[in-house]
Amino acid sequence: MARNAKGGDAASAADRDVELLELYRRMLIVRRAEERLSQMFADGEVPGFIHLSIGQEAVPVGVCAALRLEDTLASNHRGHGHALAKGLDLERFFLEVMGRAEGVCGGRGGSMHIADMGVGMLGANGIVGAGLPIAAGSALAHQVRRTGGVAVAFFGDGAMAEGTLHETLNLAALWHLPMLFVCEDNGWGEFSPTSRQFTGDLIALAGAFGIDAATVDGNDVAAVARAASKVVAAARDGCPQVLRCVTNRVHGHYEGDPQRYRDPADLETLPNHDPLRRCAAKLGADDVAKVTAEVEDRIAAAVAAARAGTEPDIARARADVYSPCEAAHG
Ligand SMILES: Cc1ncc(C[n+]2csc(CCOP(=O)(O)OP(=O)(O)O)c2C)c(N)n1
Ligand SMILES: [Mg+2]
Repeated sequence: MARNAKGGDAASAADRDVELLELYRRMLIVRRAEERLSQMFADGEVPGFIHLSIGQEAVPVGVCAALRLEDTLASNHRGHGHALAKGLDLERFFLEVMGRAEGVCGGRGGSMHIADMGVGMLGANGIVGAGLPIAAGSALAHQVRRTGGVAVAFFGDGAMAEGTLHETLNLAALWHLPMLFVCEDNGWGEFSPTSRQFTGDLIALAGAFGIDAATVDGNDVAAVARAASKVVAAARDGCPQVLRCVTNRVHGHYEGDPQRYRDPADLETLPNHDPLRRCAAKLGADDVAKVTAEVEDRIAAAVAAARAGTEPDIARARADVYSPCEAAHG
């Protein structure tokens, strides 16, 4: 952290504000992008099915602040924040989610299968727990190729009962993989509280495999970023880590979910925990207004570009499914 003649404390306090403002800016990009998607989905502009991470932005933004470009991450069905926080281009993000040919996956991935190897985003995934072994494979690749990289698996608390988590914890510990397990613990798996799906405890489960595990307030972006910088460094050294981030799912399981199964009193308290509100309260109003205007302009431009994108050619529907090995086999 930079110091100046005015004294270390003053300089580091100023730097901390800049860092927090940058974290706020990144969270706001995810928030405003998803708010636009929510509207456009309701208007029939977004094909398929979308799951929004509104209320959870501090987790991907805080964790990805500790990552390098060459680090990799595997996501789940609620993956917009993971993709954008890892650095996926905003315009190509909207083009993809809207199914356009210029999207980062040619419009064939959409919301639930968006991926961009160029920024280490290995893909969203509709199968609960499936990202975990994918991240382990990527961590093994980092280890074998000596890239110095770390692989992160973002998963929900709904994946705690999946065998893939238990098996991946074992392999990560056994092979000393440079891997970080990030649980976005929002208390829900689809329409049931997680307590009705899993009787264990993630921290104790990790301990059973000899893996260090910590819990952090997943609505406090600075706390997540601080915790992430510690656990990412340890994972990079071949000590796999678990970070459980306690947060809230605001928009329901899928977009349009009326959440009738939730206690209305509980829903009313959600704004008090909003990670953006909490972060903004620590920043200057002028800074927040400036960043908000800048982000809103960027979102508007990305949406306009995505609306102007072209429909994919049906002839390319199966392109890139298999590697091009025909020539090799003659
Ligand atoms: C293997 C598997 N089982 C069940 C489902 C259906 N399903 C989709 S999302 C979900 C719950 C996911 O909860 P969680 O992992 O906590 O993520 P959240 O939606 O809370 O972000 C379930 C059961 C699925 N997609 N894959
Ligand atoms: Mg959940």
